Amino acid sequence: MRERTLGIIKPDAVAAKNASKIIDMLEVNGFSIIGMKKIHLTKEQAKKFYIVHRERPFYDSLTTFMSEGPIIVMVLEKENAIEDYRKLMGTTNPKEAEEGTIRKLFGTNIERNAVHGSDSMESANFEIPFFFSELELM
Ligand code: 3AN
Repeated sequence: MRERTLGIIKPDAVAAKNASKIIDMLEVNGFSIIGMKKIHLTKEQAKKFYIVHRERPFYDSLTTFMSEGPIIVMVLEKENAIEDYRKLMGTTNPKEAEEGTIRKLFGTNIERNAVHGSDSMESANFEIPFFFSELELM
């Protein structure tokens, strides 16, 4: 089934000028970019986006990181996009990620791990409209 997922190139990867390499990997791996924009979240906006993690010990640090500089948000489309993009990203901790994954190549540590991707259909259905209006995705 063709699916949509929300991808983010995080502030660490944008600052390191790795965005174009990550976008290239997405296209090589069959993802169509349906929507894309560069934005700089406030801390409050980052807290809203990561609201599911509000009880986690890393919530404050994560939302500070995600608001430290610009990010690139993308709606990606492909067959099985959610699972396939998670595989292409690699595990949360770049040190444990498989060779050739985005996080292995461009991540620094468990927090500064270069990219985000929706982890389920339910998450995608919250995350895509968080950043993109219906009009932007037509
Ligand atoms: P993933 O992004 O792989 O789905 P989640 O949903 O568990 O991982 O965590 C969301 C984000 O929070 C991660 N991408 C990472 O930036 C950060 N994070 C996760 N675990 C930790 C941790 N133990 N310490 C600091 N930051 C973390």
